Amino acid sequence: MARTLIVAGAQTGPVQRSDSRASVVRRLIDLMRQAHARGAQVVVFPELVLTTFFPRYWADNPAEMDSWFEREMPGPDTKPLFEEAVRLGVGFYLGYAELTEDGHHYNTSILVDKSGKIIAKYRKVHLPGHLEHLPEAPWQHLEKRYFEPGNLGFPVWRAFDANVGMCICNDRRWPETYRVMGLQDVEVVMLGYNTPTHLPWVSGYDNLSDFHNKLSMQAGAYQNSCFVVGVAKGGVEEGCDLLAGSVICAPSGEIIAQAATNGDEVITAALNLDMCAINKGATFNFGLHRRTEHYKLIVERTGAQPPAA
Ligand code: CDT
Repeated sequence: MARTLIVAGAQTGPVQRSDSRASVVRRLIDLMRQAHARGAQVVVFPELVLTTFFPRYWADNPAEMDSWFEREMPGPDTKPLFEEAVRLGVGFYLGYAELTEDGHHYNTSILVDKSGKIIAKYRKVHLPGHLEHLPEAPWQHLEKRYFEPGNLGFPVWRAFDANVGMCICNDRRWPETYRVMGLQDVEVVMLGYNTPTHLPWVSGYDNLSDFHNKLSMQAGAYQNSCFVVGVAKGGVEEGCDLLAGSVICAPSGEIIAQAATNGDEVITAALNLDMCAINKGATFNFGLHRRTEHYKLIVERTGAQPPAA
């Protein structure tokens, strides 16, 4: 009997500055119901989905941004989502801004099981953007200013009868993200993203945002013999166009489900988890083929250095 996990990606359209968390949660509940109606056992929501993408705004004092963060999870606004998950018997991945009791700020995702229990937490490691104010730019990307790099690494959990890992947005562009999880035998990587289709300070690749999105996730899936479920908050949010293009990638590297719109939309796939074993036992049998004695630079050196003249 094949091991099958039915997964949904619940892409959302934009969340404007004036949208309340309660109204966003109502949208998420609607998407969760659609996913459940299609048989989904677990639903993946986007990064920082409860609010507009607030790192686009400058604040002289970062503490002014604390109102965008969640101090408890679930809190009063998010509790209905947990309750609906329990009622339907589905799990979910949720991205949100976390403010800890001792004052740390993280870009976080959680995995919640069908009983509404938080079974896993991930804090974004690769924080993109800049620290300084760019007053000439139409918007900022201040993740480096408002968040600390995650301190939990890239764990893999046994959940939904599969080996499940999480990452967030920019993490998906880094092969290290998938490989660290691949080395823990990951079978499903879940991730949410907010990706502007135009980066004012380096616009040379704007026309390739969709290609680079898929390229990264398909390569991560293929090279680590796992499924990747990548879910966008897309559409025009406060004047900034966010890439949609949510996809589910198979261990073959192929896309097996893809969003057709840039709004609220559910995609689903029945993951045959046994597919992961094909290349975990062949081309990407790490134990047999990896040559770690030649990989030392990867952990010893951060920035690239050219060869000596
Ligand atoms: N949210 C996030 O990580 N977005 C980045 C794009 C911005 S880079 C300044 C991404 O990699 O999609």
